[in-house]
Amino acid sequence: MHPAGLPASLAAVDRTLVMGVVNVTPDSFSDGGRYLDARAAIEHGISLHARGADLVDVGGESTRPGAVRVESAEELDRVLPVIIGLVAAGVPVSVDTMRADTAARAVEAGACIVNDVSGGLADPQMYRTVAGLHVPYVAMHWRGHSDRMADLTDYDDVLTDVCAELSSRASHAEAAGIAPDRIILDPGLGFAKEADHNWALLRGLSELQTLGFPLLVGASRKRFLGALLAGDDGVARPVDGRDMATDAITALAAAIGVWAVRVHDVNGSADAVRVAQAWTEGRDPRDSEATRA
Ligand code: PMM
Repeated sequence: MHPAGLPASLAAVDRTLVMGVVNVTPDSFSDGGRYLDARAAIEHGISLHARGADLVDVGGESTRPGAVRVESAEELDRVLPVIIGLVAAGVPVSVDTMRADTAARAVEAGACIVNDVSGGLADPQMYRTVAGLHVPYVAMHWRGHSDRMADLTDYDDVLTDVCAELSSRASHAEAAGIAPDRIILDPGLGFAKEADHNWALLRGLSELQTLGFPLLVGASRKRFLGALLAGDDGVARPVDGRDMATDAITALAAAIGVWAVRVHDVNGSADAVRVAQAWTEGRDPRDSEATRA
């Protein structure tokens, strides 16, 4: 179930991984502005790890709908000190970037996974660069930058189309030299998707799994959960009230064996993953044969 090239500590985990989020940005929808200071970001990442995140995803560019791009130098200034600090503290780190140069510098600083929300479409150098880095690569489903993704939501059938587009990304990545067993796919919930597109993709996760790659799912606190949980007045549930719905998605996704979930509040998801594991195995996974005998 794991991709090749993971650090041994992660490869040894036999359940869905929990990826905690640290956005070093002023404007991410959930935690924007809270961890712009490197020290605060590092402390937050360490705390996520202590509370159950198997790894921490560090990003320096907001992808919220409508967001404008940051310069490459600014992105590097934001993420590198945080990656260095987290790696020094023993926290496994992935870097959330669409830029090949940032990916390379982040891996040099100790990041062990490249998480590219553009699936290689934003930077023509990304695949070749990652091929030379020998780390796992997350290719997320993406159709265009945040300032125009709301206009890119036409699908004949969202599940069929996302499967085909992700499959094409994987083929291009392989053709550029990324080993197929290092590729992870992600349906890109909320990216060029309307609310029901996200639900259709979640219902169809098993079909996405038939593509043969580990899956990462990032539903945490997203707008479609706010809409689902809107009150009778139609007002969306605020971001800070969406964690239990996120945890429910984690449990359901873990029960069908997705590789990892990307979440802001790790406590609930860490519990949900353990519940899903016990549920699917029909026993407490920590009970060894000897204990039960
Ligand atoms: N979502 C966001 C950012 N990065 N990466 C992956 N692989 N999958 C996602 O769904 C994803 C991502 C946007 O959420 P945020 O602003 O809370 O980080």
